[in-house]
Amino acid sequence: MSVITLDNYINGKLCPPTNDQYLDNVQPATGQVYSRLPQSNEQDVNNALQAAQKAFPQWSSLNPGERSHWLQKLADAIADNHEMLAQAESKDTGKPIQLTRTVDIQRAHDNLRFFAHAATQFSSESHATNPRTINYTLRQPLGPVACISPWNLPLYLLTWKIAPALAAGNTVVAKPSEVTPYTAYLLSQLCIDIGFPAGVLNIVHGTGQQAGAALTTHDDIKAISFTGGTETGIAIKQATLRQHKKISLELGGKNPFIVFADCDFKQAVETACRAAFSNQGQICLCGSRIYVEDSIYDDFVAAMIERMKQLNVGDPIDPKVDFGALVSANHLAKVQSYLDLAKAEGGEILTTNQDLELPIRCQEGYFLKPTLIIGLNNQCRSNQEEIFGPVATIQKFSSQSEVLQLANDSPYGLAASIWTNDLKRAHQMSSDIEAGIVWVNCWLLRDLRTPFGGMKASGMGREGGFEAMRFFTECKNVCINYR
Ligand code: TXE
Repeated sequence: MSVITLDNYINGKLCPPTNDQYLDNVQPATGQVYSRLPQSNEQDVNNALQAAQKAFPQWSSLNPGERSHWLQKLADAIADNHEMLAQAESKDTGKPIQLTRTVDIQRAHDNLRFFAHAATQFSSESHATNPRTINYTLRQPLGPVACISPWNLPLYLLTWKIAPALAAGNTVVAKPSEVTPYTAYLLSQLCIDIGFPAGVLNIVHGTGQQAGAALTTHDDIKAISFTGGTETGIAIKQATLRQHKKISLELGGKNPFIVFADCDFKQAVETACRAAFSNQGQICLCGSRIYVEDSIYDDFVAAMIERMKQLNVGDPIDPKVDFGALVSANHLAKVQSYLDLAKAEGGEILTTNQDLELPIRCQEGYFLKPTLIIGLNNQCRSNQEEIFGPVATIQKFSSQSEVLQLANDSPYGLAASIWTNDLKRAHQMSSDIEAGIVWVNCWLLRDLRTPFGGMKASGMGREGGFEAMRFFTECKNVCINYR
């Protein structure tokens, strides 16, 4: 298989890393190297920053309609290349092509289109304080900002960050995950194809420790939007503490999926399966702690197992497959280590990997079947730490107050899904649960106008809608007296 060489995208051009160092990139479904990406260093980051600085005055002084035009052009380019991008993302991540077609690439397009529209609707407040005094708020773009994105939804999360930053008038240096660089590289090619203004968006590839750290700690970076692991988020916050940058951190989750006996049983089972195992459980919003009311617990576990057996695990490029490979050998080893831990903690694993049949092409790939664990208490590590793989635990509860206590007994607070037909209980639970996002009788339904993000160890700052654009601005109040 030929190995593709990926380049950085700086000042409107594709360029190799200045040190000529590359990293191998492996296709998770086959375990084979298929591309190499720049191992960028401080020099590459400086070059990208210079380009972003140079482009800032012109980009920030365009009127919103002109910025909207460019974002819409990029959205259109994604739509025109939807199938090519879906195949690339499936190859890069190991996730089923049916998912990259229907979710990832579609949502990447939607992000750009949404913020293309938002750019023209963005407004700020004014207050008539008394008949001769007016206060108004100026929201001004910051300058070059950093967008650091992870491997689980590469193009979707990259665009989720760059779109509001660009719409608000900033220029961007983005660093995609070194584990999944391919679609970001293809996006830079699309930028070149449509003549996107040089230096407005720059994409630097490489490791977090080298390229990522050089970018986030750079004095010229005014804001950082980061999605990734909680420990990385803390490291970035600590490293930049004295630089007074704006920081938004979207970190991990260990989300409760709570099922009351009065729910719509079939729909709850179906969605619990989807919430636990979509993208092989590698979504920060996955429902990985399932709590079921005791009167329906046995039936629910049996129905879950039946539904899990129907999941078609296999080569992600096969459109009939709905469960693919984990993202890397390291990540598979990490997830597997949690299965050993769960057993040591007294848990019973209800599924097995032994009957997994894979096509020859995938024999060296990183596959693990969807796994359900019972018999663990809430305090054990398997229930407290983010596993970020196709592994869910299931516990029973006997009352609303008990399940609320169990759900909130977690360092994380990203999302929760609550299943009940009791309206009062739905409102009470939604209000009392410690999570930034609550879904009632649904999961993963998104409206891009709503704030997105978590509490506690799941992060700080809310992204989404105008909130996301406001994050990328400096807010200044002007008070005028004209007596
Ligand atoms: O993410 P990292 P990893 C969780 C999940 C996973 C764990 C670690 O539990 O097992 O995090 O995953 C860049 N300065 N999530 O190690 O390292 C890095 O290059 C600046 C949850 O892959 O946090 C990449 O671009 N940047 C999550 C990005 O940070 C740095 C999605 C994320 O990588 C850096 C992914 C540094 N010092 C993993 N170190 C979610 N919330 O969706 C790394 N990076």
